[in-house]
Amino acid sequence: MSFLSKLKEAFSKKEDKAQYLAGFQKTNETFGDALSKMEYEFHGCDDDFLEQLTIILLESDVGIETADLICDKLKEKCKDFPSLTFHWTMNFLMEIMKEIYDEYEDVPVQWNENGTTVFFLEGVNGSGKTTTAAKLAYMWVNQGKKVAFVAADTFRAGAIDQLAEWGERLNCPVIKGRENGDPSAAIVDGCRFAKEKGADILICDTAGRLQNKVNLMKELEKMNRVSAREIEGAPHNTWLVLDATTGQNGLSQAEVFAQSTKLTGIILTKMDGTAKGGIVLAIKHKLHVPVLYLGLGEHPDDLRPFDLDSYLYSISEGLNHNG
Ligand SMILES: Nc1nc2c(ncn2[C@@H]2O[C@H](COP(=O)(O)OP(=O)(O)O)[C@@H](O)[C@H]2O)c(=O)[nH]1
Ligand SMILES: [Mg+2]
Repeated sequence: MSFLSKLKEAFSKKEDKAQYLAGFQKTNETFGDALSKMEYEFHGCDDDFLEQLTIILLESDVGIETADLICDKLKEKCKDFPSLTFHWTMNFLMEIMKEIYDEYEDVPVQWNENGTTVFFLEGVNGSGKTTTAAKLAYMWVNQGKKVAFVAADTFRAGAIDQLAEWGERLNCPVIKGRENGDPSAAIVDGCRFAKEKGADILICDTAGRLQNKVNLMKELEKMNRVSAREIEGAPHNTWLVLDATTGQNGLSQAEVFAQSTKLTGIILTKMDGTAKGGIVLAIKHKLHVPVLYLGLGEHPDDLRPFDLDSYLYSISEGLNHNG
């Protein structure tokens, strides 16, 4: 059975099929559909083909470094099979993409066995942190967990109220920072509240100021330090919330955050929009940080766990997966 048919079979057993296909529709147009059109002019894995492939990869937001790596690996793999068909070349291509994602092992979500598990959500303004905080809370509350929020975005007017509203709707307490106050102070209050009330999960919605890297680093470092003082091992998870529609720009943002703090996961938001999903591969290859969840809308239940097989199938749906 070929890799593509295995992918199709694995995908057919998944629960989130419709959401994946809808979320990656745009990527499938720029990737799967575009690739399938190359079949008619295919004369083997030659320079012309690799050049076209590079363009398609770049248009899908894979980024130049990862695109070059994919092409090099494909060239190497096809070398021993001079009369390889288009279908098998596509099989190799998708296999290589999986290999690149799998090269660095995913870090699982870290749970604090002895008390509250602390999550930091980081990212630039508008990336979807507050909405993601609500989505995560919705998911965990439905799993029977006690969730509390810290509104630590003290810099953006209205940011605290926005989270407070979600807290009311989801019935989760919100520890509010003071507008223009020190976000770390809010984190300390939140940790103490969580300990006292026996919360299972504390989601800290932080500010995302990227204008000044030194300040960002200092602020993140302080938030890390104060939370660790309150709750052992905190923050147990630091997740970067990234607007997938910002493409390669999002990748450079992610690089700055990764230099400033130890990221343990990425949440890609706005995958329901015009986003091109190649960014998933670029992030994993360059930052070695796994994509954990996808945001597929503005409602609390519009969050889906990331699944590699579903991703690979959805972006390449335009290809023939049979045989
Ligand atoms: N379509 C769509 N919109 C989203 C998603 N996540 C967030 N948004 C919207 O993006 C905007 C900014 O989100 P917000 O959570 O306030 O960003 P923050 O500044 O990082 O806290 C809001 O209008 C959200 O409704 C998503 O997955 N899909
Ligand atoms: Mg916010």
